[in-house]
Amino acid sequence: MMQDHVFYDCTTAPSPRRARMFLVEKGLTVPTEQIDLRKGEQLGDAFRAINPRCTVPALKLPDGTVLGDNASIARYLEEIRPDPPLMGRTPVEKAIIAEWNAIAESEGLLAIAEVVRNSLPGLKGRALTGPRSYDQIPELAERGRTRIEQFFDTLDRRLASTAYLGGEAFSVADITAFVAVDFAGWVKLAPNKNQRALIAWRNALAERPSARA
Ligand SMILES: N[C@@H](CCC(=O)N[C@@H](CS)C(=O)NCC(=O)O)C(=O)O
Repeated sequence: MMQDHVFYDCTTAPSPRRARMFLVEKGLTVPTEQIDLRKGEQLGDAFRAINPRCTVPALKLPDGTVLGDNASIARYLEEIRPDPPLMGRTPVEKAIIAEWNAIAESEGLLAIAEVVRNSLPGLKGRALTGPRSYDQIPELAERGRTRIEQFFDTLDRRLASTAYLGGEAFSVADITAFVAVDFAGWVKLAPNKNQRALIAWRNALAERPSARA
């Protein structure tokens, strides 16, 4: 239990889920505060003072430092709790895992966010996260759908030759891609039945206790 830390979460949102899964895989528990994104609590003065970028997850450290992104949170947790390693052991493993995590984020999560944020009526005027307001661009939602199909294909090809995205060991890259595949369900997109390697990997990950986080 990391009593002297505070984790800022929103149970329904995909980004904090990545950090929650990482914590479970490390066997760590942290006192948690829920930020209600539907009510706009992330934009209020209280949370803005914690994370001026107005997003969750965030992690407050004992010295008051706030980590405001999955990248920094994962890096920190890996340093303070190296086992089990989720970001690789050898230089090559670390590099490949970083590459696949970046792919899952930029080609997966961001493509899905492009669809969700530019099409859901509840996100009108909120097409990007953060303190400023941005209008939706319907063409971006269309483009995002094509990108998600391409992302599923990229995952399926990779997983046809390796057990996990980073190689033979489960890693943070799997967490990011797994969260992305579930997030695609928000806009009714899922792997097709011919993407067998992707489906088998997804089903295996769903059995891990962290999948319920
Ligand atoms: N790069 C950030 C992205 C975090 C992010 O986009 N979080 C969303 C929830 S999934 C959020 O806080 N949204 C606030 C909003 O919609 O205003 C990370 O992964 O840590």
